[in-house]
Amino acid sequence: MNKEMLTMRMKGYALTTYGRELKELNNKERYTVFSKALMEDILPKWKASEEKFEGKKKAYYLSAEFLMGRALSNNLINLGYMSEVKEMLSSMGMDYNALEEAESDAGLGNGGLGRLAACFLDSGATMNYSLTGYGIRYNYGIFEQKFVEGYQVEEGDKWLEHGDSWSIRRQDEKVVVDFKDQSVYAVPYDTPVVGFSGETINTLRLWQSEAITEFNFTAFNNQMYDKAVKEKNDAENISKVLYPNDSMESGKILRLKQQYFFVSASLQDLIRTYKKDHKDFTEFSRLHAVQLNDTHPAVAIPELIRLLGKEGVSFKNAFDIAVDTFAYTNHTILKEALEQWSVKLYKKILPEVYAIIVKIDNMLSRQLADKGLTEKEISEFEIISEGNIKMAWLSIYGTHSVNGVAQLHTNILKDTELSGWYNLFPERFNNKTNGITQRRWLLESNPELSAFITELLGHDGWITELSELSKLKKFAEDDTIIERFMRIKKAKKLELKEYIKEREGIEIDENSIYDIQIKRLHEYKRQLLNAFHILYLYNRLKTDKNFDMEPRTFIFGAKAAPGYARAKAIIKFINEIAEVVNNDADINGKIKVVFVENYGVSYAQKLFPAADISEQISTAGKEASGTGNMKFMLNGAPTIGTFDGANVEIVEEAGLENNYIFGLTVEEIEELKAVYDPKAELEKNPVLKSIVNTLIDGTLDLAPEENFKELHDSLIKGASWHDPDNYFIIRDFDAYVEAQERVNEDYKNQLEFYRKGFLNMASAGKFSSDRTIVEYANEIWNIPSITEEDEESLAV
Ligand code: B1H
Repeated sequence: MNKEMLTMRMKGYALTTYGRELKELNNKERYTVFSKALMEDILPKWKASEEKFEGKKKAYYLSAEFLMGRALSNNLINLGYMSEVKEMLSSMGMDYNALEEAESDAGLGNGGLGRLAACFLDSGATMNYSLTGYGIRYNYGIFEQKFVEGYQVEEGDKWLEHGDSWSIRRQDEKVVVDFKDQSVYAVPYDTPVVGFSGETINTLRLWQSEAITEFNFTAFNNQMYDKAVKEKNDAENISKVLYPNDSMESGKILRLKQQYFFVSASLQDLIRTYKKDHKDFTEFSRLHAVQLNDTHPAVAIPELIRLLGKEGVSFKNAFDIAVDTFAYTNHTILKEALEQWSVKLYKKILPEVYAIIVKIDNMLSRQLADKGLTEKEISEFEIISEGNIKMAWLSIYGTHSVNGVAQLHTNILKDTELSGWYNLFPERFNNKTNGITQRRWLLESNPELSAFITELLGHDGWITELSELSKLKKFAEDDTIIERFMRIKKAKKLELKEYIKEREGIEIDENSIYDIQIKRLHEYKRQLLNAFHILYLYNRLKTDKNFDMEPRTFIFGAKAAPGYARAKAIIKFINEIAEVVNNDADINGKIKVVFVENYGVSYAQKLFPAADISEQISTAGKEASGTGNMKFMLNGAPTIGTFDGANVEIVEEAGLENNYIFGLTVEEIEELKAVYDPKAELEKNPVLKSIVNTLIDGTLDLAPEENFKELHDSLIKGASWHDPDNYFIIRDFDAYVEAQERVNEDYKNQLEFYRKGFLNMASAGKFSSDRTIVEYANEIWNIPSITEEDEESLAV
């Protein structure tokens, strides 16, 4: 790193961007000039890295979401500049932390699916693969959440308000995307993805939608001012805002346009580049592996066929190229998340693409008939059915690989949800258990624990080879080591206490158990079960003078989809509980409840390191994988959770004895379903009944809420579209309380409790996204990892 050069550039940007001296700038401005100066450093390396992969097979990750968070610290760490930069800035009288906090999160995703894409980019670059991310440059990312009297209120996320120093607009590489009723430019913005050590720098290319004719001069002259800018507005609307639905299908015209917009632009980009040195398309799939992140980009299958058709490739050849090129990841089995698009809409907006889907569907039917399937059997596989296009079916038939995101999830796909397809194409199905990048989720967010791990191992190899952590298991018996681990946890808990004080205005007890549930708000994730447990403890403290418990702080962070009334009611309910519990002097501060506002990537980075216990309590079979569970584990917190998603594998690695597993299994739920009667269960369980009743009886002084009554109904009466308590909260409650009692008991011996945490951390090696990406690269993409050394030895 060249300090003089960096300083000089910062001074230059201060003048040319803000017309002022560096020392006169505020923190946001300082952050901006510093990141621009750093970009000058990154750019030549980025170009060199691209050259390294010329002529080689490359992978592309098509995703409607990339939940990147902040880039500054990540880039400094991966470039190896962090300590020097901190020194340099402080010698200039600047505070690094203030600069860091000045950066807005790039919140271009909803939750796990979008954050997974971001972790994959980091791992792809670090493992020296060419992995390009293709997505949408949303003008507004995931909404900003405010609480007004305990209710969630949404505001636009103006993440671009102060510019984005990390991206470069590539005006010269724009392409045209045509819909039936409009045509737009897709303009790429490229952001460097710096791998650890800075050797490989990949690209996140996000497309922005712009008008082909910005301004209708004639209309303006005729004083038709709206008409003069109509085309501009219509075009810009396409990349205006991220759909804030997590695991919820949303069949909106604009959403369909978003999907086609970025998919078509990305494929045109690939074809244009390919054509520069190829005469035909016989080599296309040998050089490109394209991963579809769920079905949101599934329109890529017919779109590639359409584009190749324009290049003179026959339908059959184009279809084979598509199958060889594409692979599909399934992230959910929730019925409401399985995407279907109405034929009517497709015909209206994308008639050419629709015609190709019809051809694909017909070919499938013929193929199945040749295999001897009956008409009735064939109808189960129809891509177009009852006026809808089933995007998952299209994605299975049009790709060579279908993967789930945790072993349990993949098994469920094979055995039940997609068993018909599995029988047809068994060789396509495979598992790729999710992972997280330890660079962001340990090295960046928990430097204290990172330094301790490096000290114990005697090297920092874990930064790129997380399985090294298993060598720490031998230290678990050494009490002095566990005590040091505890001190680090305490320090992180104190830091979080300060942060929560500042952000939420709530004082928490650093000696209490930090019990944390942070994830999107969804019924299946069962934040309501957690809430009921809080009420259970509160009631006991109120009614039983002898009831003793370790002090606990229950921390929630979650956004609810704006249209998801029940999820919003649960937020309000928990905020009401917080109001009651936090202000009740009777309970001596034994319980505090904090629902942090506007939970996102940067907030997460402060929460995971400070957790004592990780809440992963989804109904078994519903959470495809989860990745927050891995972040807690890596930071040394045991899981209280169900046998669901990747929890199963976490416990496999860290041991049942170091976690708190409870509740119904997938098999038990399957059996129970038909006879489950939550109302009858409640009659047998008066303690729980009175808790559930707080939703409607006003005993807790909870504000009377029509929505709470609806929540209550959902547990007791069900609805036309679901059985009562279809997430089995009532049935699992006692088992959950019992597991929580074990946590409480164990915490009394802190050394033993934190030993479990330490062992979780030491067992987290499997959950690096580096491992996941190497599996994708070797087993699905067949792409090479190329280091500079490889390059040099090739040159010799
Ligand atoms: C996951 C989604 C998702 N699964 C639809 N499905 C969306 C579905 O905007 N939409 O329409 C957005 C997101 N997200 C999550 O993926 C799973 O629930 C997690 O269990 C999993 O860890 C994560 C990454 O695989």
